[in-house]
Amino acid sequence: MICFIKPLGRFGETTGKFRSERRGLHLLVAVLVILSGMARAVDKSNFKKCDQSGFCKRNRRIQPGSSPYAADLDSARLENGVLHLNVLNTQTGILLKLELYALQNQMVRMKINEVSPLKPRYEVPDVLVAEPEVASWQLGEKSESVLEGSHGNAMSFVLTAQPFRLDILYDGQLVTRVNSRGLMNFEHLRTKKNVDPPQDENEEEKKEEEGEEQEEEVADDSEIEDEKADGMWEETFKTHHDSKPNGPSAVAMDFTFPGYEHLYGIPEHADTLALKTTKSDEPYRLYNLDVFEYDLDSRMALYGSVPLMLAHNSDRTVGLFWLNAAETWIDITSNTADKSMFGRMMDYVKGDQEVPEMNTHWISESGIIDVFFLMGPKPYDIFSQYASLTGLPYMPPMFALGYHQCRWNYNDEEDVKTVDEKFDEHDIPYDVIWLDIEHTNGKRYMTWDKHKFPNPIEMQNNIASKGRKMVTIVDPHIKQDNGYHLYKEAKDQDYFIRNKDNNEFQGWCWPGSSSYPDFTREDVRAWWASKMSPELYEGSTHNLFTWNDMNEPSVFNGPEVTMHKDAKHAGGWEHRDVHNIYGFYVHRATAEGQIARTDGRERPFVLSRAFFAGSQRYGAIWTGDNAAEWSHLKASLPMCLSISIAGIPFIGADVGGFFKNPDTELLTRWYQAGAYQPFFRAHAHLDTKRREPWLYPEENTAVIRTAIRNRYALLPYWYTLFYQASQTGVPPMRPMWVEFPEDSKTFAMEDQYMIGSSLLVRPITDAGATSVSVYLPGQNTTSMVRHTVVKEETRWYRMDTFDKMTGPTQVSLSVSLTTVPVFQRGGSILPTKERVRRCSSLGAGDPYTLKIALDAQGSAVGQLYTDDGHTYNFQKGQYIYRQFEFKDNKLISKNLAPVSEYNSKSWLERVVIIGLSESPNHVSLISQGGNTQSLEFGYSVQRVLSIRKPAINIAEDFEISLT
Ligand code: NBV
Repeated sequence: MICFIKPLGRFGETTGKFRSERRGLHLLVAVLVILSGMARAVDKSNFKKCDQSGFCKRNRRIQPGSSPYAADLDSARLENGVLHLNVLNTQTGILLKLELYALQNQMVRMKINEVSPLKPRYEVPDVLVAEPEVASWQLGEKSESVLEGSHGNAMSFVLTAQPFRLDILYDGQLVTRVNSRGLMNFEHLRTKKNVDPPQDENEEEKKEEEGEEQEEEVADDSEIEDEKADGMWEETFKTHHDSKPNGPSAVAMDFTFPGYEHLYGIPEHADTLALKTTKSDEPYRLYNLDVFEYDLDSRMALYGSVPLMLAHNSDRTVGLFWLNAAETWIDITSNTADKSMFGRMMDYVKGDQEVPEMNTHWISESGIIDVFFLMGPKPYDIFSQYASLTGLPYMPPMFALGYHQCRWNYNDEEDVKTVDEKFDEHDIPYDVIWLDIEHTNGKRYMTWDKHKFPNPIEMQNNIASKGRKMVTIVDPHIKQDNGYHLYKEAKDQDYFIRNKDNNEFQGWCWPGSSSYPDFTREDVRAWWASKMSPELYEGSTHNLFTWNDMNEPSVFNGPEVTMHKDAKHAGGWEHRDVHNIYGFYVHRATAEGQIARTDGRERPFVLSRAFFAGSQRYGAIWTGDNAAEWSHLKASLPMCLSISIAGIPFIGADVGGFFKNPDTELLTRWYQAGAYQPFFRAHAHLDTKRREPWLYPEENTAVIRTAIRNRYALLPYWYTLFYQASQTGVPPMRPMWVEFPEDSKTFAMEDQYMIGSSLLVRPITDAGATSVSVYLPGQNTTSMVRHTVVKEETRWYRMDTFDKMTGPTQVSLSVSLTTVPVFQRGGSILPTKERVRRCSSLGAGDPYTLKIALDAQGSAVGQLYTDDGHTYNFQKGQYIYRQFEFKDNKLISKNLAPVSEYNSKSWLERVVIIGLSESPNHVSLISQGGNTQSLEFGYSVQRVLSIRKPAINIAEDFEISLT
């Protein structure tokens, strides 16, 4: 039984081949665990705390104060606009080189490395989409102790020599201080100290000549003991030994954001959206890990990592991107939040007006310091700056934005057929059915269990004949079996990661003993990608897409359920250096394979659990193994928001909760919430009861049906937002403060959020809720029509009742099981499709309905993007991008696409104008050729005008006027 195997890794701590004699014991323990109802909390002892991780402990011990680092201002020189200078560690005499770049697009980059490291240090490749374009510095004042420079009038810096400190300014305002607390630490590479003096005197002389004398000095016993205790040369965690052949190699720096009280980003954690201070807690950890039954409200590392942090206040948003793929810890303190009550009272008494600031301390195990400062000034600017570095999100195919039906597992072809048919029987749309690991022949990915799935092509064709798709799981651990083609080929071509002794790395995972392809290698990725073609992936078709799970990578018997850090990758890099980027490469290779299988014609769809900065280029991410608990439903919001603002917008959480059985109310509420998250998939653990939507009382099935149908109605809006994200980096799912950057009430909000700039969603995440409180912002909002910040009353309309509310206001709504609090912002136009179809592709040619919600001036604006929904032809201009604007009682549709060569069959079926103060006498349509025609309409007591059948093709210019 599969679920027994997973706990084995928790107990099987030995490296190497799984020991059969231990198997009995493991099974027994696992069975006991299961019989006892399964332990329902993460076993924290399996994962390191900072003080169990040598480099974190060494760096966290450094106290703020005077830094030993001194910048040598005499060495400063500008080369092609880049500032180069040396920084000396005055304690060790080790010389570092610092490079400071002013970049195009309002960014600054700082790189620090050793001048002459013993061996090269890892610099993360493949994340930056291009070498960022440099904008030259002009050096200004230089005294003995300070060097100043600026780029134009906006970005400037002040570099203080001793101790080294860098202040980065924008418009003369201090944005970030670097090493102002003196926590910088750059552990230079060194050779291990000997306990005994070298025997051979000649040898010693030779080393002296080579300048290695300071490294090879003889240490006394106590020094060696100290190093041991600090885990500098080796480290043991539980039964796992890390041989650390390169010794200490950590890099650390402090960054302070003066004037800020709110920080965000650095996913993935099951924590609040606004980051917490960590003074009396563990630092936030970034280390891609497979955490069994993760805890909420925790800074523990999860499956993915994006080392991007945003700081926001009502004037400005700034960002910090720490480009390092090794294990990383981040401490956060604040001068205001961390003050005791007494301290705050004293401030009040003394009248102290201390400027709030957030201090952060970044610590990575290896690599170099390579950090980008993004100057904003507004949230949208940060998204585009970050995307200019790590890439714009990819444009998903339309079906990927529909509803996905998954469970571990749909058992066989009959099961798949039944589930598929039941959706039709119950009139519930869905786009994709998923197969988990049990569909394979013994967990050999890209194979089929011949008994359960004898005719996979026929099965996929049946699904495809209804316009739907299928996804199969493909994990990166490869069963060690010479009869398995993937294993044999990879072994013959030496594609696997090696262990510290240079043998094939062997780990325990679902298939038993497994090896892991070295996805950091381009040739390995190309090989893997080639396997996505239907010729090489037997039983697959072009309608089959992929799910990459366990790509942290998960190694059941490895330290912290992952790979040993001293395992070896191509180029001699240790797993330590590349750990956080491994999953990104698996995702990338799979997506590239899907693109290649149609010679670049079709867009891919790959869901990945592990991720890193840049993963947005390859597909979707989900938040892993949550649980069927209300608290997990609630946590899915900040988790998705954090990942979304860290550049990865295609994100969702398992609807229903993966572990445990949701009760009917929870499942129903989860569907209502999930329908408003970018990636919308129901999923469940093998041990849970079946929970397809029709297995509940009809009342609940009906609510779920409505939730899914509402998702489909909004697909044109989601698709437009994903197109805009692929052009600008601005994510569809946004924290409130992204849309209302000046409203400090929104800064810590995470129970409600915006989809685009038009919809506000407040999912119900409490059992038995009878009312819900929603904040509707107003004033100082950016007028969507005039694109400027204006002080005006902001109107909000409930999507279900058209009730008008005026922000800023906190409203309490009474709710029933059918209520989903969603509000359309006054001033917006939503493109929708109201006809119910079995799946998105069947609605491709369906007509549109425009929903116009008027602002206080009676105006509104919105866009629609559409194309064929699945190919890359949009890159050749085959798409429609239109802007609809309602002003002075006229709705005008105009083309936004430079060339528009896509012929849509869709026409405009209806225009709904919400918040119109009185009924017009007449509504007429003026179409492209100048023809005028009267239109039918109705006006309701809710002040909603419904204009019927303008019947104009959506791609055409038109005008509808009300008189
Ligand atoms: O492949 C089985 C599961 C999968 O259903 C889930 O979504 C993944 O997050 N997988 C993890 C492995 C084991 C989970 C206990």
